[in-house]
This record gives sequence, structure tokens and C-alpha cells, in this order.
Amino acid sequence: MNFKDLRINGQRLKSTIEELAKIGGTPGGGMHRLSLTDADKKARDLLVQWMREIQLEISIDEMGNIFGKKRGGKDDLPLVLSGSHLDTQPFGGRFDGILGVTGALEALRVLRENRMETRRTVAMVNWTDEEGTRFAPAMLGSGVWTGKFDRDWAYSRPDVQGIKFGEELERIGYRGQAPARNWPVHAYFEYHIEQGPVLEKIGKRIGVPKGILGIIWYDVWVEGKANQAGPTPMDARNDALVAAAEMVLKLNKLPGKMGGDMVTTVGEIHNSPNSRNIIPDRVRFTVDIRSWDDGLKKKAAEELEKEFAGISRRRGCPVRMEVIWDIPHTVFDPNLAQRVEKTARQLGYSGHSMVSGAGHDAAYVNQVAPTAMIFVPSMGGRSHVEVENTSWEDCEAGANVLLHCLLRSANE
Ligand code: HGY
Ligand code: MN
Ligand code: MN
Repeated sequence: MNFKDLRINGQRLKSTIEELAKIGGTPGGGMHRLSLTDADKKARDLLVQWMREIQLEISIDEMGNIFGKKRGGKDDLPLVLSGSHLDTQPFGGRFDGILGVTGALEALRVLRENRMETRRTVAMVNWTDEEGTRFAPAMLGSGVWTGKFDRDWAYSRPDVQGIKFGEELERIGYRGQAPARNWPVHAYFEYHIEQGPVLEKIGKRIGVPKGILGIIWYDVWVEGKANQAGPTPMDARNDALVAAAEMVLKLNKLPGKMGGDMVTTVGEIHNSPNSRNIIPDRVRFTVDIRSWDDGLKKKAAEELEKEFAGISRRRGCPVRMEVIWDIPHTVFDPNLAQRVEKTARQLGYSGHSMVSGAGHDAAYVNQVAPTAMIFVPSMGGRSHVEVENTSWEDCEAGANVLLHCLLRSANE
């Protein structure tokens, strides 16, 4: 069969995604598969089994990134890589990350069963801890692999119980031997749901991101003075939670003040002692600021630090802010993005150039290899929620675009 007529098996892609959705599935139909938990291990084990079934050469590196290779004729040439992540948000969806891993697996299944040889090796990857929700920051696996994070620093990252990344990686048996250091990659494609409203709104099937917003994450600690909720007069309080609440509202107002495309979020907050009749004395919360404009993001961060210091002084609640992640905006390889757009068109799908508001491992891989992404619509523009959904037709269409982008890059 000649390359052009190759198509993925949509039914098989669907059942593969449904199989994975059973591991860590929630009663609400979503996913609870945090990185390096037993559920993550089970999903990894299943992926390795599927990789073995199509005779991929499997290697697991010291960050638990799982690679599967199908050797090409000129195996000494830099290979073509595609993948994403299997870890999910606490009440996430069945497609975020999973579609990229299963899409790459499906492409390799099609090459195998059609005995298609390629000039370059084609490989797939499952990156560890893309979400950064259990072990912050995000993209620890691809970040160490591309030299952005130090491996031992990543190992030391604690979850909310204080359990360390490195311990958990060891415990689930995925701390591999291979060094987590990038090797030459000719092209990297990441297939992913859009996680936003654009494609559905304009009725386009394939999104072609030109890049990803820059992101900065803080951890913020606010201290107060605990006391009895009754006898303590209002003007004698250092209420850490009220100070934090004022800071949260300040962050929410920042995009209006800074202008541009900026978005800001506080997604996680911990209050203690968290008793209804004690004035809180310790609050920790997270800050997420994103913008295409790195200068604006920097200015916003400086502004925020000043604002928080002012609130802290006025309320007598010391504040500590720690930048735990700061990644500039990403511009993907224009030629590879063009390849995605052209391939989609030739397959009869409508394409649309856009920017990704969501972070992806592709942001780090893009710093060491030519990279592009393929998006498909998110129903209702929803993601990181249990109702996250993408039509099976769209999943199949995007996987066909991925298959043919991989073939083109693997045969040049
Ligand atoms: O934060 C993000 O956008 C991604 O889900 N890690
Ligand atoms: Mn993702
Ligand atoms: Mn995500």
C-alpha cells in the first residue's frame, strides 16, 4: 500500500483511549491519575505492553520518560518523535495528554501492520509529570530531558504530603537507567486537544498552534496570628486568610490593568488551622500568570510582588513568594507547522493557525528540536474537567494528520 492511502484505525484508537480511561477513572466520567501514583504505574504498564506488542524498542530514562522506537533504514540519522503525557489533573479528562500518547501509538501500529519502512527511526514518548499538579512545576520529565531542570532538583520536588518525586518514581518502578538527556531529534510532533473554545467556535477541525503562551508560577505563603474567632476584636487581628483573599483579588484584576492577552489564576489554596472558629495564621496559594508577551508577563510579576508586599504590610501578615516555574512563550518551527497545515488540507480537513494557552511538553522539546503541534476541538471549550470531550471523528482526523506528518518527516 502506498503511503498516501494509509489511515489510522479510528475504532482501535477509540478503544485504546477507553481502555486507558478505566485506569484512574472517576465516577463522574473523568480522570484522577496523578503522576507517579499507582494508577499512573498501571497506565504506564499497559502502555509498555502495547509498545511490546508492536515490537517497539523500549527505553525508560531516569525521569521515567518512556520511549518506544521503530527503527528506520538510516538509523544513524536523527529520529522523528511524537508523544505527550498520561498523567492527569485531579478531576481531569480522558483526552488531555492521552490523545497524544495513543495517537503516536496508533500511528506506529499502522506502520507496523502495513510493514511500512521509513528512512528515519520513528519513536514515541510518554513524558513524566506534564501536569505539575502533584509535583510542581509542570513538565518535569521533558524539562529534565531538555536540560531545563536539574534531575536531582526534580527528584526533590515534594507533593502536598511532602512525598518526593524521586521516591515515588522509584516506588512505582519507573526510575529507568537511561540518562534523561536529549539526543538528536529531526522533528517532534505533539498531538493534543485544544483545551479551549476556538476551533469549535469557528468550526475548524485541525488547529495548528504557532506557539504557546509564556507561563510563570509562584507559590505564596501568608502568615498571620491565630486566635479565638469570638473575643478577638477586628482591629486586633492579623488574619492570613483575609490578606490572601485580598491578594487573590489583586491577581484577578491584573490582566485588566496590564492589558494584552494576559490570564491569571489561583487554582490551589491551603488554609490552616482551617477551623471555623480560629482566625487563620497560615495560608499557601498558587499563582499562574500567562501571556504571549514575555515583557508584559515580567512587568505583571513585578507589579504583583509590589501589591502583595503592600497588602502584607497593611495587614501585618508577612508574605513569602517563590517563583517555582518561569517559561518564556514558545514559537514552534514554522516549516513544521506549515507541514501540519498542508497535511491537514491534503487529507481534506480544515486547519486554523492559533496560539496555545495551555502548556505542553512541546514547549521544552521545541528548545532542542524542530517542533509542531496538532490540535483538535474541545467540546464546549472545556478541559481539565471531567466533562472534557472531543468527538471520535475529530480524534481520528487529528491522528491521521499526525500519521502523515510523521511519515513525511521520517522519509526526508
Ligand atoms: O498548565 C498547563 O497548561 C498544562 O496543563 N500543564
Ligand atoms: Mn496536556
Ligand atoms: Mn493538562
